[in-house]
Amino acid sequence: MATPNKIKILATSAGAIAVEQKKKKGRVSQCKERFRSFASVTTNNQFYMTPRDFIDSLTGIEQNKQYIGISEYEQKYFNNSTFNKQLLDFKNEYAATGSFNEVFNRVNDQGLLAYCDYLLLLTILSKSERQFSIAFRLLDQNSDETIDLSEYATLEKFFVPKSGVTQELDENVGNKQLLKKVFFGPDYTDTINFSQFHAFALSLHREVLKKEFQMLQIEEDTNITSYKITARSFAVAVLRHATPA
Ligand SMILES: [Ca+2]
Repeated sequence: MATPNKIKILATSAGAIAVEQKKKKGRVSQCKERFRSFASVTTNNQFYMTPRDFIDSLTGIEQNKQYIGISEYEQKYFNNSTFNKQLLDFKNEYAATGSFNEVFNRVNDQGLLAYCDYLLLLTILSKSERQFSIAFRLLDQNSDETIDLSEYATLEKFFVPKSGVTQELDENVGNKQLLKKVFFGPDYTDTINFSQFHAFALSLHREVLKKEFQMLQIEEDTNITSYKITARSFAVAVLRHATPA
């Protein structure tokens, strides 16, 4: 029989777990809200970010965009041959140099990102190199040191709970998934190994830092071609990235 002390400890632990779960729920809904407030394309009650929306979500500009439907996006912004040409360029550049270069800036409005793509990108940006390697290994379920589309899809199952089921993608979205095309090729049949995943992550970090640098220049009204910021802006950037003790 549990003693009063044990009951107290159990109640305290249950309380702590409930608080932690509540915090986690809060973080998840904040993330979802942020995703929706920056996503600009919608279809069948699903929301998608363009690559530019994703960068805007990091810099905080142009929040609460007007949603447009997938057909308007196709008519006004998306060009399949431009998109495929860009993807081929990324592939060839990686083969030649072992690195990716400003993927998001270059594709701009071409291609779409679903909510779980957004979460993966945030994970790539926020985790240390060690944690990043753990994330890769978690996705690589059969431990063959590559990730394929079916393993990537476990992310969707994980991040789209309850309702369930990984929703069938709208066929108009299917051929526009930026992250999956970069990782798995035009037909989603390739695999990505750790070196490629790592190179992509480094490129994303560089690209976001460059964007932040340019935002600081704009704030202080410095010409962005000068490649300079003031000591004050540098201090602001350092503080922004500082982890509270
Ligand atoms: Ca694998």
